[in-house]
Amino acid sequence: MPKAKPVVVVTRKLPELVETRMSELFDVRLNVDDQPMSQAQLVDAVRHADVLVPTVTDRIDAAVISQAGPQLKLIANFGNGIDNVDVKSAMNRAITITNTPGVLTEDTADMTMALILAVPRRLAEGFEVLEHGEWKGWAPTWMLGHRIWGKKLGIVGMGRIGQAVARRAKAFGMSIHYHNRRRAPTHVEEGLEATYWESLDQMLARMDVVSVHCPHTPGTYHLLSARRLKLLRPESYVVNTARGEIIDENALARMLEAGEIAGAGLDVFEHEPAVNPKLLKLARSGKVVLLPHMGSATVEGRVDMGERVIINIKTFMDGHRPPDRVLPSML
Ligand code: 8YV
Repeated sequence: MPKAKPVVVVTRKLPELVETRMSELFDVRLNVDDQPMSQAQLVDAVRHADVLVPTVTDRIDAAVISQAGPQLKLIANFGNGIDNVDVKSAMNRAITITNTPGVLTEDTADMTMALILAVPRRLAEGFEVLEHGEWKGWAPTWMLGHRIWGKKLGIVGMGRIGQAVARRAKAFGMSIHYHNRRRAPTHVEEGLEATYWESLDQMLARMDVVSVHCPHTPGTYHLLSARRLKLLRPESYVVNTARGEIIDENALARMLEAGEIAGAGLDVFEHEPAVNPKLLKLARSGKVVLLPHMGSATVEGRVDMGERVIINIKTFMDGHRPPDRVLPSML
């Protein structure tokens, strides 16, 4: 008798191509309405699923995992960051976790570069002037921003995305500085002409733009704390396309309001989808550019993420180690 197909619960609507392929391979339960699932619905899912495919909008916490049936063996996250899953609880119950690294690197780096350019060069403000029919014509001292070329970029977290941002920023004439738990290999540093800062504090105090690219873990929560943000130069800009929780958002908003930091480009927020009203107000003044978590939002990226999820499930179900297994050392 052929082996029964695994029951795969997908919590959000995925690209059609991905859902079609999943339906061919698995006994898949899709979320056609794309309504985010409640905690009760997630509990119901883990009671019945062999594999759960969550996204960043699902909180797979210890309470949910404690309700999982013995059949749940794999959580195949649709996304790179796995802070939406209580990885330790899952591992304690011998549930394997996978993510989708690699496939969203270039898209996220593009979006980061867009924010690095958008804030100092006042793109949103310029657009708004035109939109409101307020343009009186070119003037030598009007709408002046700040030059990117020759400025220092401080990258917090020099993994795949950090390095992809560094490659782009270098091409724009920025000098690359970074802080990371581990120093990057010499060939990476040399290729990017990057300066390593063992001390994050020391680096922050000297940068023109600081861009966050580390994962959100208990160790990086509010890594850019109120104290650290105070180290930044008042002319500097902060960009975040990683996770809102890495920056003390309230402190950042306060400092932007007070003019203690020049501006910010944010694609992620501490309490998504809620956005700090102070930040929204600052966006209207042009000091900050805000995006609704769009870093990996390309058709190609989302299809590639789905493909990785399928490969991870298929490999796991075939009795092999899935390529993107999350290991405790990554936390
Ligand atoms: C994804 C992301 O869109 O992969 C990540 O970590 O932040 C996003 O770009 C999201 O996580 C999908 O679940």
